[in-house]
Amino acid sequence: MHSKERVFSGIQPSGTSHLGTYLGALKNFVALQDDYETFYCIVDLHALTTPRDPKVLRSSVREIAAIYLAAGLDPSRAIIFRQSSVGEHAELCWLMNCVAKVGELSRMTQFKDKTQRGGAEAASVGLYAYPVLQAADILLYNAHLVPVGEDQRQHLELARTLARRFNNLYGDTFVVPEIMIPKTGARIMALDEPTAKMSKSRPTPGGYISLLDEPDEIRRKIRRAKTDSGTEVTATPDKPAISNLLGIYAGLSNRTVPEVEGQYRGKGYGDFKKDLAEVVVEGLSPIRERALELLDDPRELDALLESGAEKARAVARPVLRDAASRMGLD
Ligand code: ATP
Ligand code: LTN
Repeated sequence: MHSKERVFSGIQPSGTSHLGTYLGALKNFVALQDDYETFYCIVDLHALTTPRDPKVLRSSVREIAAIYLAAGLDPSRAIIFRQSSVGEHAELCWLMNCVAKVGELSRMTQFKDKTQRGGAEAASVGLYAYPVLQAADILLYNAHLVPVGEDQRQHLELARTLARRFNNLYGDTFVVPEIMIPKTGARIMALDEPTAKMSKSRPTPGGYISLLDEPDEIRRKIRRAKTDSGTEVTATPDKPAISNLLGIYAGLSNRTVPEVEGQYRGKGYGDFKKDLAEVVVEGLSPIRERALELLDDPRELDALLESGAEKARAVARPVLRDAASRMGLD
């Protein structure tokens, strides 16, 4: 039998996931499970790179597990697990730390952004090495494809560079992974500030739609969302706010932005926003309701994660052994 190519991706258990995570990443995770052998990780080691309350971290892990399932991942097909349960991630990360260069990590824009306020000197070494751990995550499964949002492009380029460098130094070992970025929804912006990414590390309450927001909360946020000057519902560079809202509408209704523009030709922002609120409520309510049900049974979620980790270990172990042995560790 021809074996399926592999997909790997991950979401950090750091606060509740939002509409950007859904449209940029999670929606693709679900679509890919039919045709690929999929590995979807809850990257708790990555979440530790900025200080966390241990109790909150534990509950965030379950929350992401519930959201994965509620969004449509099927554990009989997709392997869902927690990164720290598979020790091979941290081990391969060390090996890749010895292949990555300080110069290339210093160029990572996410590190620069995240340390802008506190300064790089005060950042953890883990935050600096974050993209190396991400590369290890992907290479450990010889993943061909990595579905992510636009903000992860530079990290994926680094993963490709490290795979190629390792292969040149030690012989053909790793698959060089391809990035997969959706056509719509790759970079959802904050509703109150359309020049900033919708983000869970720096959320402003009105800018962010959580996957667990109540319908009325969603309606209120859309009603208050910033709009641009003018009246036409079009996605043009001078209309960053409306362009963002059109991207959300298109992503959640599985249509293209021009199709949605066509539907609102001759209509105003008010009509568009009213319908958009219902599109978002309809898209997210089933996820929210199912996730809350699943969260009522944390043991079941823990068991699911443990069974996923077992399957992940079986794939990761020989790949790590091979890489270590090629470096002379055996
Ligand atoms: P932070 O907000 O702290 O930077 P994050 O939300 O980007 O974190 P994750 O939750 O781990 O971090 O991201 C999970 C996935 O969601 C990644 O593939 C990321 O590219 C994607 N993603 C996150 N925010 C957006 C967004 N605003 N638009 C599109 N995709 C996004
Ligand atoms: N850095 C990613 C999360 C992440 C990831 C990965 C994504 C960690 N490891 C491997 C894809 C593949 C982020 O979105 N913040």
